[in-house]
Amino acid sequence: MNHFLSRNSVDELKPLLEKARQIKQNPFEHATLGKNKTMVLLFFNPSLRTRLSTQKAALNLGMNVIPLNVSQAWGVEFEDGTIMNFDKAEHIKEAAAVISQYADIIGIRTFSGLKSKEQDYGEIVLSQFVKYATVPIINLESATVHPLQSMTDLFTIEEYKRKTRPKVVLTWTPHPRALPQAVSNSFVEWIKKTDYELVITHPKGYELSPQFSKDCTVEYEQGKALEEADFVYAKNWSSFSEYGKIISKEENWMITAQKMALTNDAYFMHCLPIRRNVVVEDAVLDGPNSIVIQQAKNREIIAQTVLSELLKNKSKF
Ligand code: SN0
Repeated sequence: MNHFLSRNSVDELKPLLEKARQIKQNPFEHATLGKNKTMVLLFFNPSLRTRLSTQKAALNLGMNVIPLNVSQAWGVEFEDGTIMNFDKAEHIKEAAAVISQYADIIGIRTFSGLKSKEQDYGEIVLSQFVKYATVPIINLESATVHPLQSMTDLFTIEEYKRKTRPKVVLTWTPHPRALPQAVSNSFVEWIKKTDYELVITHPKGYELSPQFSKDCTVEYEQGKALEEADFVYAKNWSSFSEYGKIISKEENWMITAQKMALTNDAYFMHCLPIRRNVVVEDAVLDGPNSIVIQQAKNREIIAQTVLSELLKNKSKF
């Protein structure tokens, strides 16, 4: 593993999940693996879990961490060949090269702008960092995917599953704001490579990009999709076809205790942050089958797993 950008960065997942299990049992076993190594975390957008869990994971390995909210630095130009006479003071070519002088690993959070499908799905920010940095890059949620979250989700399902081939339902939920498709794209990308039964459910018009949902089962009736589910993964996302728009509010798509009763006593999952009584009713989120906090705990474990791999492979750079 040279960078951790998406599911494609991982060849063999099984050994990594096994490694994660060991890390969970003994988080300080490799407390000096990252000695004298520094990770710079760049935040173009807000973060709570990603920031803290990644930093904690690095500390468990003995690394130093420097987080930076990019809004406090110079505006960065990402396009090559532009005349920089507008608002951006610094080109990614210098910025990425300079950060690489201080960092052994760079983590980047950069949400979709939800204005231009081409720009977002072209992953310009992430790909320009990969092009111009000289150290490994970790994706801390980019325009189209959130691999640390999805690998965590998979690890959490592995921990909680009660049968070898659980039914996992990704359900769209209502939300007052237009949100990225990244978490859902990424969840699908990771889960469809397992042997679980995956069903995606959403109102018409909220189809995910075929780049991710190709070959997946889509059920437009939420109640039908939830039947016999072992895991319910709730998430809102804005429309892909009418790019970045809320095309319908569908408030009756909120996850309620009544809907959870259709399932096979399913666990409730969400990446957080979550809007109470909009995305999910309190009774479900506070109920015994909600594993959202356990998921958040596992973010640390997976970040540590990924960091360990990158540190191990460091000689390649
Ligand atoms: C982000 C998203 O991609 O949906 C990050 C999730 C890890 N979520 C939000 O932006 C939620 C913001 C809100 O207002 O509820």
